Amino acid sequence: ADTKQQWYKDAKYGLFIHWGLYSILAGEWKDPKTGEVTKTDRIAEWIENNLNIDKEDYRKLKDEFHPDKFDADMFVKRAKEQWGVKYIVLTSKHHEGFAMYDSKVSDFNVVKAAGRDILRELSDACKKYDMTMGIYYSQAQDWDDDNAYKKDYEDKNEWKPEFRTYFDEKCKPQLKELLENYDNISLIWFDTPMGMTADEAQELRDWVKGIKPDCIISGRIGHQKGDYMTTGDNFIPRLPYDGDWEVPATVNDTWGYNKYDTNWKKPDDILNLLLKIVGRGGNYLLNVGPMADGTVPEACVEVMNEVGKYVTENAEA
Ligand code: JFZ
Repeated sequence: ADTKQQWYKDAKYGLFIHWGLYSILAGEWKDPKTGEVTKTDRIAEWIENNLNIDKEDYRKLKDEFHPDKFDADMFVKRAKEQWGVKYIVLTSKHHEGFAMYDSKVSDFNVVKAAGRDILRELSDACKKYDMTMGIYYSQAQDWDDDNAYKKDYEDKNEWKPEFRTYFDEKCKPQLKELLENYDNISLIWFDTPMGMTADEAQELRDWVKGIKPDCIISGRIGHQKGDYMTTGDNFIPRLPYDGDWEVPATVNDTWGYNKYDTNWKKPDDILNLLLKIVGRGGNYLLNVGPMADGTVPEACVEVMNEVGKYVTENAEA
């Protein structure tokens, strides 16, 4: 697959941001009925699924989302000048179903929750610093919508007839408002297609391209309908691949913030991966998982700064 877009081919290094209600939980859940506290042993943004949290209990988290220390201007400035990334991809809606932007389609959104439109803030800052912006959007799984794909791994390949309702009433309308209301979205990072059919993937692709023809679509739309190949997380293909490709990667072992995961990679290990990927013609999309208040854990910042020193010294401006 070929994005046919120079910005993507030149970019090489991007910043992924996994941020949502799961960031509040930071890897552990206190059951409101029993008071029992449980840690998740999986990636932290999967906690609702992993610990089988009641949907209504999970929804209440929205009242606890206080991004008080999030400063989009500072965030993007640092990403550009200190970390040396060329594009930023924010989770506009992860599997939990919570929109990190002003959505009229669903009340389960950050404006209703915290009175701030996080995507708007980031989008404006990206414009100011001439940073390319993309969004992650979970197209098949939406744990807040019973018509979307079920949260159980076992069901992932089963075709779901009710999916059509979610697809027409939430997924497509949300993508439309995202693309129409935030005019600098250059890439949509679809993920985990589950049981979506090839026709549905094609329909989704056509929907996006019909609104914004040059918006790049990630490989995880499924059925080879993406504009580039997305590898497995943290996985580097061995052979040179004819076409555009990207490796999504973590600095520790989770995407969403987990206070117990301190397994930070060494800056040298990250640079090693970056050089390998770039040398083989791919892009490296490295993730940070901010805490609920909007700040990136200090240990992660230190790694990003070290890597950034090398990148900014050696890359073209
Ligand atoms: C997915 C998500 O479920 C996860 O929460 C995170 O957003 C990550 C970037 O993407 O997880 C996957 C999807 C595909 C693979 C691995 C993890 N894969 O193909 O190896």
